[in-house]
Amino acid sequence: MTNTLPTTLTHLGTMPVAEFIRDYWQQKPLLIRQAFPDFQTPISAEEIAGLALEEEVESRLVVEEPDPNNPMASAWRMEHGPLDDNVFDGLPASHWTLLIQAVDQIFPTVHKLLNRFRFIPNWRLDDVMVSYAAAGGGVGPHFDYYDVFLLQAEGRRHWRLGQMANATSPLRDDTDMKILTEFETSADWVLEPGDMLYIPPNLAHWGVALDNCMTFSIGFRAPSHSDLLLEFSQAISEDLAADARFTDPGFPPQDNPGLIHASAIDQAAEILRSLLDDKAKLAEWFGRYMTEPKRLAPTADEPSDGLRLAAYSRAAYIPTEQGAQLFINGESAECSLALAQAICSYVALEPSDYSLDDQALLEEAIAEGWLTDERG
Ligand SMILES: [Mn+2]
Repeated sequence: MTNTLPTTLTHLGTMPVAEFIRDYWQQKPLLIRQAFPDFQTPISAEEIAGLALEEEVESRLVVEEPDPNNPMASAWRMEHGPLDDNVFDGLPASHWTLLIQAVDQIFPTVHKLLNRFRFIPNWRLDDVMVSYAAAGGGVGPHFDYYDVFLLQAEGRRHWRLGQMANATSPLRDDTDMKILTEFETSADWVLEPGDMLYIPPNLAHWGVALDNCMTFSIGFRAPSHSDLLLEFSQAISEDLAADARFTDPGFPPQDNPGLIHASAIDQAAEILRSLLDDKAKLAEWFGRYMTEPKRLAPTADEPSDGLRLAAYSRAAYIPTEQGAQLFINGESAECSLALAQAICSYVALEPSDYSLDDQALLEEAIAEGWLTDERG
């Protein structure tokens, strides 16, 4: 079982992982020249273009009409996939970009790249988005609510970092692309193949292709407080009995029938607090929620190196007294700690990783397609 991660990873340069997490993660940007030395893109521009035609792939085409007098005043057009197969014939020579989500879940060679980011929890990783751009192409000055590593895969891209932005930052009102109306350049770099830029949430950034260029965005998921509250309360409310009700024995006498006494608010708060404070239910729900997959189907051409977690699967675990509570693709099950750890590390399972008690779970996981079983 390869569960121990090295403390220094090549793609962080000479920086120890602990230092990156302490000083940069969620805080400030980091440029790592030749994070992936001699990097060669594992997928071609043609393969990316082909994905944009497929119905089950999430893709977008962005075309920019630049304003020669003002780089902030371009006109923007966005089209969601699947695209028509003749769409590429009608494209201008420059200023367009194609964005494909979750390419790691389609191409095992791209999924392999994620193994270099396992120092960040699996359940925080979202997907690898690939953008392919003609010279001048980009998605304009914007910010995201999540961390991203931008790995330059082919060609060169000019990146500008801007200011910290938030939900109140003014956006262009003539497009739904969430483009900032203001951008104060705080740093700018040209990235070449193998270079990588880490950008924390909320930091404005603006990437422009200098030539035909491919960039991999390793993105993370960060659920909004609104989603956490809505989704968890939805999940627990399903288990609540209809006779669990607001009660008010001995309520304080009041002169006006319209008065809502402070004690009633206190009681409502107490009911909600006690429901939300159920740590066991929260843990169970959180594991399922954070492992819900983006795509629902396994890929066809997974490498056959044994029984292991399928590339599209998401897995996480919580240690328990008996072993572990394992979450795969939004489902949860009990198993041994060794099995949970082996599955979550995406490596081929060794017989020593599971016990007799784990057999039923393994068989179910194979039947569901969560694990690939293509041994020899
Ligand atoms: Mn971005």
